[in-house]
Amino acid sequence: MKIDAVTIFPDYFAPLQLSLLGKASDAGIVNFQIHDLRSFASNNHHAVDDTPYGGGAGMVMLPEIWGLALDPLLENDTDLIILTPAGKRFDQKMAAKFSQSTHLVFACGRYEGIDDRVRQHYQREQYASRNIRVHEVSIGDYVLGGGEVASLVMIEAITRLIPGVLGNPDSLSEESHNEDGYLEYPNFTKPAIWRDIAVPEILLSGNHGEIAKWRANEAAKRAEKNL
Ligand code: 6GU
Repeated sequence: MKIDAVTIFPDYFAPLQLSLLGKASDAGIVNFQIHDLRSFASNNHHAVDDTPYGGGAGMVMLPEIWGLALDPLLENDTDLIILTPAGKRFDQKMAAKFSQSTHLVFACGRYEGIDDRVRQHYQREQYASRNIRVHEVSIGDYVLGGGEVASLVMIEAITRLIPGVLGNPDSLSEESHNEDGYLEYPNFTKPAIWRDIAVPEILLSGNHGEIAKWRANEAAKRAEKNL
């Protein structure tokens, strides 16, 4: 999978070199490329934004610069993801869908956003016919300063679903039972007693049927608490 991100803060993406993502990148399973939006700004002060038409607070990112940055990245069969708090809520189902994609492009706007004509333009038939799909995505009901951290969250959730990225693929099949929002059961390891707190007896019993039932019940209790 190829992943491009366009941002005015390329340094935000340094964590991509760490842990599982770094290994996946070294192994050539995912290919990250980060692009500095400002390098496409040819105006006097390398400005990337301007005041909104109609007035109001904040600045809006210039469509011209986004067009220059995105045009060369949008090859056939690409998912263009525009990060905005007004977008569709990212969840495990969306992560699973994007993990099947061959090319993701993350457009990281500051929170006041990118001129809406950028979305409108890339949603035109000329792009749709080349299998370029545009998605406006949010990671939750709160406002971040920009789309960079949201992109990292999405990249981590998506890439760990690609075969070969996760060390132990069994963790994926166990999770998939939980895709509809079922939270996992509590886990324990050695020692059997820690600071006077004992591991639940059933887990030491070796009775796999009863253990599975207990875990399903605990997961259900957790899910209920979080409603
Ligand atoms: Cl994608 N962007 C911003 N700026 N804030 C957010 C978000 C995205 N998702 C949740 N909050």
